[in-house]
Amino acid sequence: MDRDLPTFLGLPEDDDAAPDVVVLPLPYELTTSYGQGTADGPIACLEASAQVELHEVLLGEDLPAGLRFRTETPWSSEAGSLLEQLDDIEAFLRPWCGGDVFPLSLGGEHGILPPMLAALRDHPALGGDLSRLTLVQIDAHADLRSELDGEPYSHACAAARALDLGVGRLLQVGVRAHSLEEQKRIDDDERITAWFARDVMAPSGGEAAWASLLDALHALEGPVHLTFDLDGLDGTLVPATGTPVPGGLTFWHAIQAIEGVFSAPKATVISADVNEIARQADSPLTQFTAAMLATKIVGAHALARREGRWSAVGDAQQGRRTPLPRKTFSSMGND
Ligand SMILES: [Mn+2]
Repeated sequence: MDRDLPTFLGLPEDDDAAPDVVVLPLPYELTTSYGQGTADGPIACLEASAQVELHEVLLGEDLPAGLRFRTETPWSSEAGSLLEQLDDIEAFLRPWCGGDVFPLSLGGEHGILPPMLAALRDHPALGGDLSRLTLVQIDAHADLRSELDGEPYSHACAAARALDLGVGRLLQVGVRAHSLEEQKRIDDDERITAWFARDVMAPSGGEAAWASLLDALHALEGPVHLTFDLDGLDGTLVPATGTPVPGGLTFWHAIQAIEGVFSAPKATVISADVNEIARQADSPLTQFTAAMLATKIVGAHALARREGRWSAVGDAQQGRRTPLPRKTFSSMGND
């Protein structure tokens, strides 16, 4: 492992010991439509993480709080086509989706979501069946387009492709920039529940809508993947992300949402990602904000372990099935 690379939170790591939490940098950027710079985002986030306070109030102690962290060498691929790159991402993540380690991916554009879910399919909590999974997506965009500029695997289609893969339920938070096609998909697909920013952030009535969302998170059941697109936050907090949008979540809304998902008594967050991270040049604000969210995710995971909401994953291994034969991304199109 290349130890010139920054480690998560700047903590020393023991490469020989099996980790409890693995941080997976995915500097993937093929289809970003507006801004650029997500390829450098994960490293910028890791560098900024060294400045994050280790004290986690949820735990009453400092991270790593008895857990072993590993920061993997960033994913890279020489593959020429987009679909082959998605296959490479899936292969990179799959070894960390066995249920004993908590994988936290740092992206990279949101196009990493479909291979991330494909890698999770054989997780013991899912047993080859993605319909058991709830996807919680914090995002300014619905990412439900059938294609963007002719590309079905664009970041703007990530949630649509997740549903194509068979995800059982999709809960979206903070959406405020979406098309009529996407609105219709939200209205018509029973698997989708969208909590729009104009409702949960409304100056009048927003507080009640936000409380309803927290109730919905508390009621989640079964395995969950949390995908946090940085642009779900208000654009002032993450000006360097690919498509910053005004009117998004405040930092504390984001913290409540993360803590809410991880504390749902009948749910287990089996993996998570923070994506669309880009390095801000004039200030560390964007990458530091991403690092704060990543740290909160790990802290909330540590609390879930402590409170017994992680061992449930191990129990599910009893029902483990033989992995089903599956298609690669590159076999699904003529990329
Ligand atoms: Mn997105």
